[in-house]
Amino acid sequence: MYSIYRFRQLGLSVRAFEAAADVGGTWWWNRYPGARCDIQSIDYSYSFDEQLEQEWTWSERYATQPEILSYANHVADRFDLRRDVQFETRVTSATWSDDDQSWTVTTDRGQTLTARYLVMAVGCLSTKKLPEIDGLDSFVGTVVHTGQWPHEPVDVLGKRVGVIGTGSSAIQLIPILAQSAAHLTVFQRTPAFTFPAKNAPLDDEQLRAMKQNYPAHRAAARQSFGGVVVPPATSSALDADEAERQQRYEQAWEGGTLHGLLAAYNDLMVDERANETAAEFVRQQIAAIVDDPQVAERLAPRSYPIGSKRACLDTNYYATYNRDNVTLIDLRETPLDVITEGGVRTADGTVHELDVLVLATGFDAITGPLLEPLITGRDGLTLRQAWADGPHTYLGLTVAGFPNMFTITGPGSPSVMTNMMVSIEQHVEWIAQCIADLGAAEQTSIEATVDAQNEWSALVTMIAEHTLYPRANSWYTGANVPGKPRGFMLYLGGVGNYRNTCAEVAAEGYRGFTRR
Ligand code: NA7
Repeated sequence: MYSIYRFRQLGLSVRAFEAAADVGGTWWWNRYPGARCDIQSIDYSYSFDEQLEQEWTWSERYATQPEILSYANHVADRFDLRRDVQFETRVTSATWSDDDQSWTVTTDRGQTLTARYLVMAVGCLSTKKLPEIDGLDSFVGTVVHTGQWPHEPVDVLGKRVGVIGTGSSAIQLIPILAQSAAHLTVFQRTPAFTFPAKNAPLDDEQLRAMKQNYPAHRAAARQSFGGVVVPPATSSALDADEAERQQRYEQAWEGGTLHGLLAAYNDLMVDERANETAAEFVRQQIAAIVDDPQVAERLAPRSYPIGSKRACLDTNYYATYNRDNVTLIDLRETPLDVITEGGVRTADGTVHELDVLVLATGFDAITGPLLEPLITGRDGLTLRQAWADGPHTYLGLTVAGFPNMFTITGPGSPSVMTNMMVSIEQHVEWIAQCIADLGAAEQTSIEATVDAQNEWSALVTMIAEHTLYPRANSWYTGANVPGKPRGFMLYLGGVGNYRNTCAEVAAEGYRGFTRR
């Protein structure tokens, strides 16, 4: 949406294609009960228009999916964005022509269009992943994936409901489902670390202070590590004594943010022993909340460093397992076997009878949506070929061999490691400036050099290897999709450094690019 707004300002003609029936992206699709942002409302909003910022009022510290969708609609209405969007349309292919210096795009509606620039704003978590298990089609009850939740309510009242997966989506959904299901069975393969959100309504005084302080707050966020302002930790967890650590972790736990605990000390994401102190703190909280020690132990993550798989924020997640109508099945003890007509069978032969089966099994993240359409660059090279061993990009914005194609929050950029609103705005602004600069220089194409791309990819990998992030089988590394190339896909140098690097590249006449 911001691309449309910004490109229009440059006097460009813009055509956007959107698979959904309306605006909102991830917030249009992920409408399961309990869906909510885990970045605070103050941060998870556009900063490009001061009036927009001042006129919109968030009602809660963490906004719900319906409220964020209302906001997206408000932005679309306010800037009259829909007239440049064709909804319910998927791009099926995009092919570069060197002769014409343009892209030819086809859609599933049988259209063919040409464009000088192709901006892939396809999202990072928009290609759903199903569980690798036979029999899904034979299930006679209702099956829903959290990422394609129906627009009409899914009736769970008095029903036997199963949830496969315990990532962010499941963790938000489970406490709500448990309130109305007759019985809820949760199939867990890897337990997640989740922190209490401490969500609350925003009062007038907080809203007034928020709005007054927006310019300074946004400026700080743009130069921060993750796109949210977190006071930098200056000491090591290993230098603190047990009591001091406990106190600091408790404070972070009570603070109710995604980043607080992981930023309590400066070595939690780089030193395994330091990390373990925070992980153990969370395991203790689980043991204190969950009544049954066996269930608490099953919920306690032990197989990866805390934070290296995306942490979650929840409301009453662990306490939900104290309810009589909730059962946790540990798939490490009894793996999924098959889905039958009546439910889910696990390896011990038990059939868990279900009326509704929820697949909270995540996404083919980051590269999945970019590889869905057949993108063919210069000399017939397809993006699928270019990325056969994993994604390679320059700055996470461009790909060698694919002139005039830009990716918004693509692999090799800070992307999902950050507050997406900050990263999206920075990408749109950089791309708009780049297109304007090409126009001013009467040039028609820009393409990353292979050398620049290789250097950037090496930097992304090198930074990741200094951290604990690659240690987990996470969707950050492609490990959640069988057969997907493995490698940490994101730039971990922080949004501030990243923004400055992108600006320097442009200021130095687009260092690392060939322009024609
Ligand atoms: P996630 O975080 O990818 O979670 C998916 C969950 O589904 C995770 O617990 C997986 O276990 C589980 N899963 C996936 N496939 C299977 C199979 N075959 N069997 C059992 N369990 C399975 O997706 P979410 O939608 O929750 O969250 C995505 C992001 O959206 C989130 O991080 C926020 O950024 C917002 P695994 O861990 O792979 O063992």
